[in-house]
Amino acid sequence: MTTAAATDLRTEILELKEKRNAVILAHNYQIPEIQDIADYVGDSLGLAFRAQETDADVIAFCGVHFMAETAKIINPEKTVILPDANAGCSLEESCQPEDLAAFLEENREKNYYVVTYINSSAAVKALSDVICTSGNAIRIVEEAPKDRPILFAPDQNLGAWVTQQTGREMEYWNGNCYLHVEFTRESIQGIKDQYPDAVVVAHPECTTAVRLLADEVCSTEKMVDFCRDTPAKNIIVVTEAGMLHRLQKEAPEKNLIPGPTDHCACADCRFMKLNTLEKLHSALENLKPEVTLDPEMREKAKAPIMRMLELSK
Ligand code: CIZ
Ligand code: SF4
Repeated sequence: MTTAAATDLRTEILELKEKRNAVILAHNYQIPEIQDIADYVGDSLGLAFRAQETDADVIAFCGVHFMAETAKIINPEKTVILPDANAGCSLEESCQPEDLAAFLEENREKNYYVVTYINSSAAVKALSDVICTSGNAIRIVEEAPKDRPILFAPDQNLGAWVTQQTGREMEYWNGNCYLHVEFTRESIQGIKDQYPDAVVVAHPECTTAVRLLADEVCSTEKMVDFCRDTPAKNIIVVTEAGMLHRLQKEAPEKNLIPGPTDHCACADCRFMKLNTLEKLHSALENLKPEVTLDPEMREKAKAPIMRMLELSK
């Protein structure tokens, strides 16, 4: 795309946004061009709060499907669109509602308290007691009833990290983020060796072996504070590569180094990167793809999300 064409596209998107009375929300993992045109860029917790607060008629959600779904659950009366309907998530895929329902039925006598990571479908949220994000998972688990066993779904790595931080034993669903598990002990040790004075910040969706090499493990939003506050100049960032754009804006004086995976110098989520400015333009023009949900399921999914938002204030 030529620069002039890119400028035209941006201008048209902003015009359409006005016309539709839309707000553009973008996740930290989106391509730089989308982050730069958004009204708000953040993690799924921040985006959920923004979705709750907005008085726009249309929410253009640039992220993956479960995030747009969450916005719709909180705002049933608003039109929620996303640039690419195929922007899914391997964590969401790893926990099918039928499987979770069957597991809970088979283990009924255990009376699990189900803590579900926001990276899950509305149908899975509807089966849960409370939702969490990586930014509030510790708090949510600390608040869980002490007299019930916890089932943590679907990210076993985030779950293991939360157990380590809280001391609370849990059972984990067998799911993971396909991308974050591609960071390996060898790939991260390799980049540390190249930058011996660098600090490492890693996402809790990484494996324990990788987290053990990190100076700080936290959600993407908390990475912003970490990068601003650390006295270190060189920072190895072990998460999806879109995050480096956000971090560079927030901490311009730092040298940010993308954590490599076992086969790639930087890690792009194939789902997050489906969204483009062209698709955002088309979504605003046609109000499609639109997120729609069965009202009964939507109501069931809303309760655990609202519990999370209450606990995270
Ligand atoms: O919660 C989110 O937005 C994700 C997927 C990552 C993070 O830690 O911010
Ligand atoms: Fe899902 Fe991982 Fe992509 Fe995030 S980075 S959307 S957890 S597949």
